[in-house]
Amino acid sequence: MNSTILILGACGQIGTELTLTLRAKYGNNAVIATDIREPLMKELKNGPFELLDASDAIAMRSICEKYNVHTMYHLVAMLSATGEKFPMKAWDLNMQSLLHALELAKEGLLSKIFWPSSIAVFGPTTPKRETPQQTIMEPSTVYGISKLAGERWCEYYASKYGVDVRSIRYPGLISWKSQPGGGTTDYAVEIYYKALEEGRYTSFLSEHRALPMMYMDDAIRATIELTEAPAKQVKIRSSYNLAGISFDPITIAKSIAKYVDGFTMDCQADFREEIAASWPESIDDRSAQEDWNWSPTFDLDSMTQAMLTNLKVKLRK
Ligand code: AKB
Repeated sequence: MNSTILILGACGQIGTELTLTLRAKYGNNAVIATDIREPLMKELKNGPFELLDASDAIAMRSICEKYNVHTMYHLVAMLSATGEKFPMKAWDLNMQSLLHALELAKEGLLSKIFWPSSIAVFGPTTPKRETPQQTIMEPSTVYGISKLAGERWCEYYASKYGVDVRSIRYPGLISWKSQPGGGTTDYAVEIYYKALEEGRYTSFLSEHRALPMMYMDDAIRATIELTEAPAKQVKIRSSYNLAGISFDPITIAKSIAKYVDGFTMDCQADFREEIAASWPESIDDRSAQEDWNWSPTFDLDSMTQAMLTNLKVKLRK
């Protein structure tokens, strides 16, 4: 690939790792990192970095023109837990930034957009286990409502205007390089930090509240594989179900206890329990497997080992 890639939300949990991976693959100057704040991680400044508020259509346009952008990874969103505290801000940010990007692609200023959806598009009336690609979708969070509306807009721009937009319904993502913020699945990252720092953790979800999750390496690989797949293989233009690992707090705690002597966990469920209770426990991703050959590589124990090994080094620094 010899044209420019733009990342919106490059300092976030997915953006950080995606920027580093794409720069390793295509060179630092081929990947323009943008965010509303300056990066804390100095490596993000090893290539071009621009401050950008993704809800500002004029600023987004001028960066696309300045760098002659081909592919945009749009990773800006307010997540589920923060979205419930600031419903209108979540709706405005999540929708406006997507619509600005879709409009730029419609005008021909961008050739391709990757935009993340989420398991939050499902709701309490959705079948909970092995949730199908096409099913009842009545989300009960602002974040979920905005992601479902976003999926409909993506499909609309693809079918009406031929916009090449691609999307994944991410499960909870677990990574050691960058932390999530404001999500319901964040406990599954916090638990590893606390295991190493304090030997114990209090979960904000109840012990048997299972959710679909995925290790970040798999999520980054899925994101790039879908974005770079030949267009004819991308048959779904709303968003693809994607499955990795499904577990509840007690099961991840047992996995950690295999490697951290004496680790214990207790649970004090808060408002995020209700959000989690409205989401699926596991996902059927046969469409992603069939259309673009998706297959995850990490199971719970291999993820636990990778998280603990890398975090031990990171926390020592
Ligand atoms: C959240 O918990 O809000 C996110 C998500 C599942 O999209 N991690």
